[in-house]
Amino acid sequence: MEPGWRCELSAVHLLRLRRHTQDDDTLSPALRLDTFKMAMHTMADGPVAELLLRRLEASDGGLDSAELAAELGMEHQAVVGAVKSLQALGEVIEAELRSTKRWELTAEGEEIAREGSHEARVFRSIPPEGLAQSELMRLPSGKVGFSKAMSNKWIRVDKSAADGPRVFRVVDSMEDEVQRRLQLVQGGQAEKLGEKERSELRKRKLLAEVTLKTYWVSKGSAFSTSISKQETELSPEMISSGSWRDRPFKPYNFLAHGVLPDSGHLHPLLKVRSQFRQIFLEMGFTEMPTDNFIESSFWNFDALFQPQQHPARDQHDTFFLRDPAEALQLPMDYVQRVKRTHSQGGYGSQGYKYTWKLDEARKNLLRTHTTSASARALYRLAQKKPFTPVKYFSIDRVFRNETLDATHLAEFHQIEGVVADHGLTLGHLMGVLREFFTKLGITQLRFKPAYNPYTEPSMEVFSYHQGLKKWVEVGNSGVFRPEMLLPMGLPENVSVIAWGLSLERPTMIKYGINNIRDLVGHKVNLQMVYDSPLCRLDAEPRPPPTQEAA
Ligand code: FB9
Repeated sequence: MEPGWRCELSAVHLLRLRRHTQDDDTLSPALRLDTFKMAMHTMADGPVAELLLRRLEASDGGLDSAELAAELGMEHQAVVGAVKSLQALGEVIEAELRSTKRWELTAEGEEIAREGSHEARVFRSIPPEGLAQSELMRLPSGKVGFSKAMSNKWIRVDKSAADGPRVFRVVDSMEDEVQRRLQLVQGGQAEKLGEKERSELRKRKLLAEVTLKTYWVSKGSAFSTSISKQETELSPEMISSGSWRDRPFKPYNFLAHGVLPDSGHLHPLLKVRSQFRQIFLEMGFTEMPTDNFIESSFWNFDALFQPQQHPARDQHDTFFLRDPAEALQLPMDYVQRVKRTHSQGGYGSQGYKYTWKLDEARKNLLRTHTTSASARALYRLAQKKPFTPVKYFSIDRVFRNETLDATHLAEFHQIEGVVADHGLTLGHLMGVLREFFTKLGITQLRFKPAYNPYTEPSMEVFSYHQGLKKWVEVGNSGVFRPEMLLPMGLPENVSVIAWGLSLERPTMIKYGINNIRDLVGHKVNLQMVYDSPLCRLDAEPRPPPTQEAA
C-alpha cells in the first residue's frame, strides 16, 4: 500500500486505518500506532461527547439523549450538541431523531410542586378561630385557593359573622393531591397519573405536554470511546511542513451549501429589458417566441422579401452555419409563393426578376434580426382565419458580422414592435412610435425616410437628447411590404407597421457607459453591475459614476 494514501483520511478512515494498519506490515509498528494515536489525539470535541461515548460503550444497544442528559444532570441541548459533533465524525455513532411526548410542569406547576397548591396554602393559613374572608383574599393564593378549597369542602364561610364573612376549616387536615401529583410528574412518573387527573392539571395550566426531540444514540460502525478534533483546512504550513500526512481531516461535505451571495444583481441590460417589456405590456402587446438564435435564410431574409443577392446576405454581414448548414423543414406551399414573388412578383409587384434558389433559402444562419420571428408570427397569424388584429413585441439577441467598434459588438439585443390591423398607415406608425418613446421619456421625435428591403415606406427615428445635446438615432421602422405579407396569406386590406431598436444603446445612455465592452462581455467589471442603480427609463439619465464614486 503506497504511503501517500493515509493523508486525507477522516477519523473514521483512520479507525479503519487502524484496523488495516494492525495487519498492514508495510507500516512500521511505531508509525502504525503513533499515526493512529496522533490522529485520535488531535480530534478534541469536549467532555460531553466522551461521556456519551463511554455511556454508549456501557449501554447495551443504545441510549436516549434526554435520559442521558437527565442522568448527567446537564441540559439536553449539551448532549444534542455532542451528538451532532459526533455525527460529523462519520460512523462513530448512529443517532436517530425521535420525538417523544412527555408531561412537564409549567412554571406555576413547578412553584406548586415546591410550595403546595393554592387551596392547600389557603387551608393552612386559616387558624382554628377562622380568618376574615377579606383578609384571606389578600393572600397570594387567596382567590384561586379559596374557590378550590371550598369545592374540596375543606373550608366554609360564615357570612353572618360579626365583622363580615369569616372563613373556617371544615376538616382538620387535608391531602394536597395537586402537589403530590405534580411532584410525581417532576419525578418522571407522570404515567402514574390517570388521564382525568392529568387533564385537570393541564386545565389548571400546571402541566403541559411537550414534544421532546431526542436522539436515540447507538454505536456506529466506527464506534470508539475516544475522539478528537479533525483538521478542516489544509493550511500552507501543513503542506510545507508535511504535517498534513498524519493529521486526520474532516471528510469533505460536498453537499454543504455554498455561502449564499448576499444578493443577486441584475445586469443593467436585464433591468432595461424588463422596463421595455413593461412598456410593451402596458401598450397591450404580447411577446413573440424568439427562442431560436439559429434561423433559416428563408425566415430571416426571403420571407421578408429580401432578395438573395442582397449584400446583408453574404458572409460579411451574416454568420452562416457550417453544421447544421441547411434548414430541412420549410412550409413548401408558402415557399413557392415567396419564390414566385421574388422571381416574378405578383400581388401588384413586379418582384426582383431573378432566379430564386431554394438552397440559398435553406442556408442556416445566426439570425441578424428578430424580424425573422415577426415573419414567423405573422405567417402563423395568416393561417388563422378570420384575421384578428394583433400587437406583438420581441426583445432578444441578434447576430451581425459587423466591424466591431465602441458601440458595436457582433451581437446585440433587438427590440421590435409589430402591429397588424386593417388599413394601418404611416400615420399610425408615427403615432405608436410617439406613444412608445414617450413611455421611454423620449418626447422630441423626428422621422427620417429610410430604406429596408421589407418595409416601404421606412423611417429612421431620431430623438433630441438633452444630455448629449444632439439628435440621436433611436430606431428604425416601416410598413411591411405587401410582397412580404400577401404570400403569407394575410388579407389584402391588412397592413402591418413595425419598428426596431437596440437594447444596448438605451442602456449605455441610461448608465452613462460609452464603450459597449464595459456593458457586455468578459471585460465587464462586476462591480459596475453590483452598483448599477435601479433603472427608471422615463427618469433623467444618471451621470456616469465619477472615479471617486466608482
Ligand atoms: O437603438 C438604437 N438607438 C437608440 C435607441 C434608444 C435609445 O434610448 C435612449 C435612452 C434614450 C438610444 C439610442 N438604434 C438602433 C439606432 C442606432 O444606435 C444604430 O446605429 C444602431 N442600431 C442597431 C443596428 O445596428 C446595425 C440600433 C440597432 C437597430 C437598428 C434597426 C432595427 C433594430 C435595431 C430595426 C428595425 C426594424 C425596422 C422595420 C421593421 C421592423 C424592424
